[in-house]
Parts: sequence; structure tokens; C-alpha cells
Amino acid sequence: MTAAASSVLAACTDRQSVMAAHGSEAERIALLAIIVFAGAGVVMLVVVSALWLAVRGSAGQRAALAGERAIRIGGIAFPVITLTALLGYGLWLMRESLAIEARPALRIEVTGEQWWWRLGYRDRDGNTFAEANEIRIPVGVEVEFELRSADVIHSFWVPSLGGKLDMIPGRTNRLRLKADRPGVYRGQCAEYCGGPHALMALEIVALPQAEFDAWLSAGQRAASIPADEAARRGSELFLAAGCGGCHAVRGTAAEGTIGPDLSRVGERRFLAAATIPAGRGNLARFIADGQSLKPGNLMPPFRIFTPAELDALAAYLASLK
Ligand code: HEC
Ligand SMILES: [Cu+2]
Repeated sequence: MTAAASSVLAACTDRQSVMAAHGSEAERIALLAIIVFAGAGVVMLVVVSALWLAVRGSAGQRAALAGERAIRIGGIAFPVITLTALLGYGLWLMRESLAIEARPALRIEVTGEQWWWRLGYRDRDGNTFAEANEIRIPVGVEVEFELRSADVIHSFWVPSLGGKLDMIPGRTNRLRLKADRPGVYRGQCAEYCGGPHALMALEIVALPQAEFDAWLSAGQRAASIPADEAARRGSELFLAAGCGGCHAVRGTAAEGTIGPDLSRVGERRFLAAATIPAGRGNLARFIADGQSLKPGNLMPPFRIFTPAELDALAAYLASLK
């Protein structure tokens, strides 16, 4: 990773909040939310005042409130006009999100899996490559996410960038998001999908275009051959222990597709769908006893390794970039 990219990652990890909007889609949703809440507040005040008058008001006020005219205005005309205006305004505000025609500059496949995110990228030369859990995008560009599910219903939601959209088995839903500044935006599976659903999070890392391009063009190349002794030993253990039955590392005999692609796992900020911070210690811990870190996840614990072997495996995985 370049020095500039790491400074982006260190600088701003935003709070996961609809009100911390950092993309055009999210800004529209936040504005609409403020208008709806403010409007509802005014209506609430009027209703409570009317209620107060109905109980405590003079005989004349009570009679006026009970009259047919009050019902026609307050019960029919007012809601019809307010809700129609709100609907019209909402449709106008969201017109850009509703009109999806132009081809997006970048398309990323995101498949919800129990309980992580499978990613598919295509680089400028048309080569595709797999990634997982950490979604890198360029800043200031509208990105289309092709949302699918491999098993049950999940929901893709990164509040600071936009609204959520369900991932439904057998369907492809499309969502367009744009980050207006570099940063890390946390997201969450927003539809209960069983087991450790609460630990199915993700991060979108928005990089300046040039950095993103460099990252993307290195995407499909084979993983580098480990330089140091521990990592080399780790790469042998990885194949010998059968990790490759479920995981792929490009350019090696590991070609499994059941679990996350690990070709660049050493770059990720977090492991196991934003459950624990990355790093050699946590890699070793996750391999030996991932079930206590993310209970119910679909990777079996590997208690067969000595501490030195675990460390070698972790060194290998951390070197994959
Ligand atoms: C039976 C299939 C299976 C085998 C075998 C397996 N894994 Fe996994 N692994 C998974 C699944 C599924 C996940 C995703 C867990 C989650 O986050 O819910 C995972 C996650 C991981 C992660 C975290 C990846 C990320 O993107 O955060 C690492 C690292 C990992 N496995 C390493 C290993 C190593 C090392 C071995 C061999 C000792 C191994 N795995 C064997 C299925 C497997
Ligand atoms: Cu879920």
C-alpha cells in the first residue's frame, strides 16, 4: 500500500451514521429525513394543541373542534395536501437515484454470504478478480454495486454513503453510491441472516482515483512469493493443512471458493467481516479459535498447530498484499 493510501485510512474513519452523510445519495436521504422530522414535529404540536383545547378550551372552541368543518380541513384536506407535497418533493429529490440509465464508471459485484461479503472486481483490461469484506472505491465517482445473495436474505447498508438495499437469493439488485471525499465508511448487514449476523459488517475505503487505479490494476496478479523464512513456512502449512479447500490465493494451488479470497488479505484493516482488527496476532487467533471471536461462523477452528506454526501462518497471510 502506498504511503498516501495509509494516511487516508488513518485519517478518517467515520461514525456509522445516516446523519454523517458523505455522498450525494446519503445527503439527499439526510435532507429528506430532516424535513420529515421537522414537519412531523410541527404536526405533532398542532395535534397536541388541538387536544389540549378539546379538553381545556372554552365551550366555543370545543364546539368548533367537534364541527364538520374541522374534520374536513384537519382530517382530510390537510393530510392530502401535505402528503402529496411530500411525495412530490421526495420523488423530485431522489430523481437521480431513480433514473438509472447511463453506464457506471465502475461496477463491483457484492454477494452476501453467511456471514461475510464476497466481492468481484473487473479491471480496465477486463480481468476479473475476487476480493472480500473490504470494498475499495475511487472518490467522486459513481460506483454501481451489483448485490446478490448466496444463501439467505442479507441487506447492504453503508449509512454515510446511501440507503440500504436487500440482497435477495436469485435476484440482482443495483445500488449506486458515490463518496465525496477519501475515507473509510463502515457498513453493516441490515437484515437478520442467522447466527453471527451482528458480526457481518464491512468497510468501504474511498481512495483518490490514482491510488485506486494502481490498486485495481494490481488486482489480478499472482500473490507475491513470501520473502522471509516464517512466511515461506506459513505458505507450506497453508497448503498442507487444507486451507486451500475453502480459500484461494492467486497464483498458488489454493483455489477454494467457499470462504473469502485471501490473495490480498494482508491489506485488510479488519478480519472476518470487520469483526476484529487485522494483524498477525489476530490472524493466528482467528485460525486457532475463530469460533470464540465470531461464534457460529462457517470456518472450523484449527487446533492442530503449534504456536510457532500459527505465527508462521499469520506471517504468510499478513504478507499477502
Ligand atoms: C471449511 C472451509 C474453510 C477452511 C478449511 C478454512 N477456512 Fe478460513 N474461512 C472460512 C470461512 C467461511 C470464512 C469466513 C468467516 C466469517 O467471517 O464469517 C473464513 C475466514 C478466514 C479468514 C478471514 C478472512 C477475512 O477476509 O477476514 C482467514 C484469515 C482464514 N479464514 C484463514 C484460514 C486458514 C489459515 C485456514 C487453514 C488453516 C482456513 N482458513 C481454513 C472457511 C474455511
Ligand atoms: Cu445479516
